[in-house]
Amino acid sequence: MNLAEAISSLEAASVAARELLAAVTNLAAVEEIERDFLGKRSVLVSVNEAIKDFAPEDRPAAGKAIGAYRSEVGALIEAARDGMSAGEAAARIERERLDLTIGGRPQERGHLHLITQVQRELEDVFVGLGFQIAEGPEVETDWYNFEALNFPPGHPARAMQDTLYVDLGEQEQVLLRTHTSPVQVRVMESRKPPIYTIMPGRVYRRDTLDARHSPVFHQIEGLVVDEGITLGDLFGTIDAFTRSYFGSSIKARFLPSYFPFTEPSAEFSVTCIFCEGSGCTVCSRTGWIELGGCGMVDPNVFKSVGYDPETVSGFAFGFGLERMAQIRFGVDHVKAFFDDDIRFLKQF
Ligand code: 2NM
Repeated sequence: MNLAEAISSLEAASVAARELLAAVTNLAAVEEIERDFLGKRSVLVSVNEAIKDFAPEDRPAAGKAIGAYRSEVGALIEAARDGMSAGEAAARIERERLDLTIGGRPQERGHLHLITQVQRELEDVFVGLGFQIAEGPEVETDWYNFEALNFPPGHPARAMQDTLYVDLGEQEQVLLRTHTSPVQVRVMESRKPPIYTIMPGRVYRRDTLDARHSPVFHQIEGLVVDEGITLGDLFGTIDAFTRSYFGSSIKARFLPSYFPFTEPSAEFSVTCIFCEGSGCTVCSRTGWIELGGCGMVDPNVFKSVGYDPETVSGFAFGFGLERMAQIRFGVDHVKAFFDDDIRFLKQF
């Protein structure tokens, strides 16, 4: 073999490799071409071995031709290998695809519990009036549930709230909150007025289950603290939210009452939505349905959270969500909300 023959056999091999690689369909074929054109028995090795017999002045040109062949054919093989492995991976994914369709049995869709729906709807009403929403722990301390709210130890007001205590060694210090008011204390402790916030949540009392009472139920309480807040603001807010929830023909009325954390205090009722005020069995012929309580925040509550009762005033209110839902949807027993009977729940 001389230089001219070496160059032409490298060129011929390069052309042949290019043609074969253009037609390959799998990785094994690419590897076979690599063996044939760059391997131990390829033209590359035979030309390399022949070089030592060439005239010395021809050797550099032969070396250059070998280098060019190796890089050209090497690049073609690499490109073909990349193409094949991407294609083969895609083919394998396709081949191994699992059909996970569950055929035949349509699944029934669930929905939110009626109490959650009522809570969300009322939250929307209050957010529309400019209130924020706050939440807090259900396991509370005596301070947050009673003391800071003007229920001192031994105060007869504590007897109004039959409390479930958690036994952690210390007597009557840790309890299940009997109302969501402790969240209001936490909000006042952590922020300065103005405060326009509602606190929805689950509360606990040592009550025996009957048509209207359950040892666990849900409440929404509201708190407003700002400069110059009056009883008129409280009445207007209750009026706005009850009309917005029950309809614009519904009126609210207030009767004097007592709560330890408010002075003055009131109970509020709405026009009976069943008889529209004319009197029926639902409203015991009074034309009114009692909904909740409210009042102007007692100065002692402001003192316990470090607010100055001379510069700020405020009001608070509270009502039960189960009662709200019972009235609006005509549910006669509160037990229905906690029984998880799908035949009841799916009606709403
Ligand atoms: C009610 C009725 C009346 C009330 C008062 C307070 C606070 F924190 F401001 F003192 N929170 N909640 C309140 C007042 C709650 O629920 C029937």
